[in-house]
Amino acid sequence: MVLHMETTYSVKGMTCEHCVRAVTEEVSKVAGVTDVKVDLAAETVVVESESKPDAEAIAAAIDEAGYELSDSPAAP
Ligand SMILES: [Cu+2]
Repeated sequence: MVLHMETTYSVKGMTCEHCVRAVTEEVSKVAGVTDVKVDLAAETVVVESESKPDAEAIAAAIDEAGYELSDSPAAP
């Protein structure tokens, strides 16, 4: 059985479809990631992966795309 999990990250600064594509492209390159879904309105990136994603690798990918991972997803 393949382990499947979804992890939601809050990302600041995404404003349009171009941002969505940039983030999706970079995060998709992270090892173990099988799918990336960006919700612009909610400013979240949902990462589907085979195992728990490397938080540093995800943060680096988002940084590489030019956006900022929010450390406080619960904040208003
Ligand atoms: Cu944009």
